[in-house]
Amino acid sequence: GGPASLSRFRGSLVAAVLGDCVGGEFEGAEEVPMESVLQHLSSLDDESKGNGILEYSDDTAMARCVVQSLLTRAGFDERDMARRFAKEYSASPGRGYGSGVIQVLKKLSSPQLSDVYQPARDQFNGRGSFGNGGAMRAAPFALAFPDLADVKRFARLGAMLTHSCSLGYNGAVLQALAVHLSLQGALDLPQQFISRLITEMEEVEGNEATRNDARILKEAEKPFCERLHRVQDLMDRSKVSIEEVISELGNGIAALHSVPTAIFCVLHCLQPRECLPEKYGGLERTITYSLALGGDTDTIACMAGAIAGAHYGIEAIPQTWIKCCEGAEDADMNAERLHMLYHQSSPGG
Ligand code: F2R
Ligand code: MG
Ligand code: MG
Repeated sequence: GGPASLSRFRGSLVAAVLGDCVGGEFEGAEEVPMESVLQHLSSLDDESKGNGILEYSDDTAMARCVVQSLLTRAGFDERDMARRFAKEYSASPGRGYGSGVIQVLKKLSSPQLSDVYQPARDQFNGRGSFGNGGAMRAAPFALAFPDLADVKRFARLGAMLTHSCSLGYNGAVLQALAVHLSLQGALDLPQQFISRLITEMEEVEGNEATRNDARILKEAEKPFCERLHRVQDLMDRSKVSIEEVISELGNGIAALHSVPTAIFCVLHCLQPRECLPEKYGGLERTITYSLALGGDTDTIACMAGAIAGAHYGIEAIPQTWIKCCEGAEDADMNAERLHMLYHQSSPGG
């Protein structure tokens, strides 16, 4: 489909759920042989399986809250979103949440709470979380708001409900930007795509809060920009090993060690790769490659899935995968509603 077509919305939201569901199998594993990934994925083609056997985790649980809040309020409402996060956690606490964010979710359920951003600010002795929990649920912001400034602003505010460290919320902004650009067809020109992300993040990271957090955590002055330059360098190499990707970009639970990695997975898999089955299309390659990196596989595959799905569209996703993943069909229906909201807000829409 063309820019911002329904197929791209459906592809993005559904592939994010798939990445989470199929990635759960390997989350936390240090080494994941490609053979094991391919075996896991081919088991999804087994006709006797299906009907949501692979459960979604916190990544999808929180993204669903973001989607429901954006749709119900027809825009961003921090109190409504916070209430949904807290309610979802209390209904299903066993979805594999980060050990720190649980404290925030419990505090958000208090009816006495006046400032919904305060529990996140109190995390980690006032430094805030730099985990990827804000980024893993950022894609819906790109699917709700056509305007780039809105995408950046609301992805940041939505993440700050749980992640007040700039290395957490700026990861969410980067993820939302990547989905926004992919939705416009920007991945047709990969070099321009990455350059555009760097330009945008130069502006996003050009402030005192980012400089302070980066100094305390001993990172580069603009941590995400620096990582995106590394992505650019890896793109220029004729061969890149999985070990090099992990050592240059990371595969961990911090937003800095996973959002640029997810972006690289998408870019690297735009073309066929020797290590991946020839019969696979780009979307399948992206999810497979994300899992083979090991580490935070559900989240990296979820974020890469959201970006890749916005590029390839729903037609690129195998039906057998959709049938196996809890929440994938719901995501498909919600994508249609987000598509309507997005186009209602478009100039002249
Ligand atoms: N939590 C997991 N996986 C671990 C095991 C789950 C397992 N399946 C099970 O059920 O036992 N996955 C999910 O968590 C990640 C998102 O985490 P989020 O929402 O960012 O949480 P949190 O707690 O804020 O941060 C995660 C960890 O990062 C470290 N950290 C963050 N900020 C820090 C700071 N300022 N100083 C020091 N450490 C900091 C802490 O270790 C946090 O616990 C996703 O992978 C999702 O899938
Ligand atoms: Mg998870
Ligand atoms: Mg994870």
